[in-house]
Amino acid sequence: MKKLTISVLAASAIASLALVQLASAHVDRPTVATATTVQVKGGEFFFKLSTKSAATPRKVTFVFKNTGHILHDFSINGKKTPLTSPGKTATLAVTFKKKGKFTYICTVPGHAAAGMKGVFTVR
Ligand SMILES: [Cu+2]
Repeated sequence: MKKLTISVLAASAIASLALVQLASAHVDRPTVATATTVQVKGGEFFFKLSTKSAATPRKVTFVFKNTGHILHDFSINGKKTPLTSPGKTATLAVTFKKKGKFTYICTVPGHAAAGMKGVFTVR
């Protein structure tokens, strides 16, 4: 009887270990280990980034502040912030899984051509 109790205990211990493992498998881990925040200031007609490169793989959060006097946005790697009012801030999280040079622009017509563009390097 004692032996049976022990093996039941052991079985339930193993079961709870398995549950713990299942539970942790469902935790939403970030897809990359490191994250970087880049401060972006944009106005007529420029962008200024606190850093223009990051190491891969990495999630980069661009914190775009419109320091100009008209609406702007910040677009990179197929993603963009909403149109952002003067004085306002918008954040854009982008996960870079490959090395390369990524052009960023303001998508308001004419703004990139006027200077609101640049290259962010993932090395
Ligand atoms: Cu713009």
